[in-house]
Amino acid sequence: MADDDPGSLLVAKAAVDRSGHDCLTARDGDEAWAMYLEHEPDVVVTDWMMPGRDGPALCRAIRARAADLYTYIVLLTSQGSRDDVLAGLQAGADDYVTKPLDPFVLHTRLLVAQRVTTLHADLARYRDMLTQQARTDPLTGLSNRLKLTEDLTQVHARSQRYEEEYCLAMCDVDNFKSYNDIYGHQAGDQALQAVGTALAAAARSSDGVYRYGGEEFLLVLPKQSQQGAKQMLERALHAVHALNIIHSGDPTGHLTISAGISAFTPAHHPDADAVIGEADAALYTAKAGGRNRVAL
Ligand code: GH3
Ligand code: MG
Ligand code: MG
Ligand code: MG
Repeated sequence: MADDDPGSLLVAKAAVDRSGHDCLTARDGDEAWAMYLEHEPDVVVTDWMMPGRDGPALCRAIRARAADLYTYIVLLTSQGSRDDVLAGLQAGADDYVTKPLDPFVLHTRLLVAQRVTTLHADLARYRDMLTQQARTDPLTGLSNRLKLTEDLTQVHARSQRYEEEYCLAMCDVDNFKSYNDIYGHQAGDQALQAVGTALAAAARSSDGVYRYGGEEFLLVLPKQSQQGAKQMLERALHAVHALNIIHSGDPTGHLTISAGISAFTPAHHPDADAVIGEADAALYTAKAGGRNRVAL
C-alpha cells in the first residue's frame, strides 16, 4: 500500500489486516518500488499523486517486469477525475478506488484481487507443467527430442565459445524388432524403460540422456573427451547387459545395445546436426562390427 497521506494509509492497512492479509506500507513511490522488488506482493494498492514515482509510473514499472507471478494493482484516485482513471488503467492498473478511501470498498476489491492472483498462479503452474510435459518422453520419463534440441544448442554454443570439447553417443537397442516379435510390445516397452533407466544411471549429472526415437537414445556429454566418452559408454553397455533381459533372438542371449560416439573438439567442430550425424555413422559401424559394442 503506497500513499503519502498517513491517514489513508492507516485506513487501508486496517482494511487489509481485517481481510486477513499482510500489509506493507510505503510513503512514496520510490519506497514502494524498492519494497515491491524485495517482497513481491500479490496486490499493490497505490495512490495516484505521490512524491518520487507517482502511481502510474509505479504501475508501468511493475508491468515492465517480466515476472512469473501477476501483481494485481488497485489505483487510488480522487473523485471525478475520469482522465486519471483511464490513464491509470492504461498504465497497467487492474482496478481503481476513489478517495476518500472506504474500507468496505477496499475489502471488496481485495476479494476480486485474490481470485485473480489465484487464477494467475494456477495458470503459471499449468504452463510450467505443460513446458515440462512437452519435453518429456512418456514411456521412459527421459527428456525427449525437443529438449535435446534446446540443450544441445546450448552445449554446442558454449563449447564453441570456450573452445571446449563435448561428445555425443547415439545408442540403439540390438535386434529389438525380434524382441518385440518374440516377447510382445508390452515386454518391449518395459525393456525400453529399463534401458533408459540404466543409461541415466550410467551418466554423470551434467550429462543429458534423451530418447531420440523408437529404440534409440542419445547422450550429450559436455566437457568429455572421446576416450572418456568411450569408457562411459562401455560401462553403460555393461549395465544394460547386467539388466539380464533374456532375448533368445540375440546371439548373446540377452538384450544389448550398440553405441556410436562423435566428438566436437576445437580442431574438429562441425555444426550440431553434423555432430549427431557423425554419432549415427559411428553407430552404424558398431552395428556392422557385430553389435553390443561402442564405435568412434
Ligand atoms: P538393429 O540391431 O540393427 O538395431 O535391429 P533392430 O531390430 O533393433 O532394428 P529395427 O530398426 O529393424 O527395429 C526397431 C524396432 O523397435 C522396431 C519397432 O517396432 C521397435 N520399437 C520402436 N519404438 C518402440 C516402442 O516404443 N515400443 C516397442 N515395444 N517397440 C518399439
Ligand atoms: Mg497523494
Ligand atoms: Mg533403430
Ligand atoms: Mg535397433
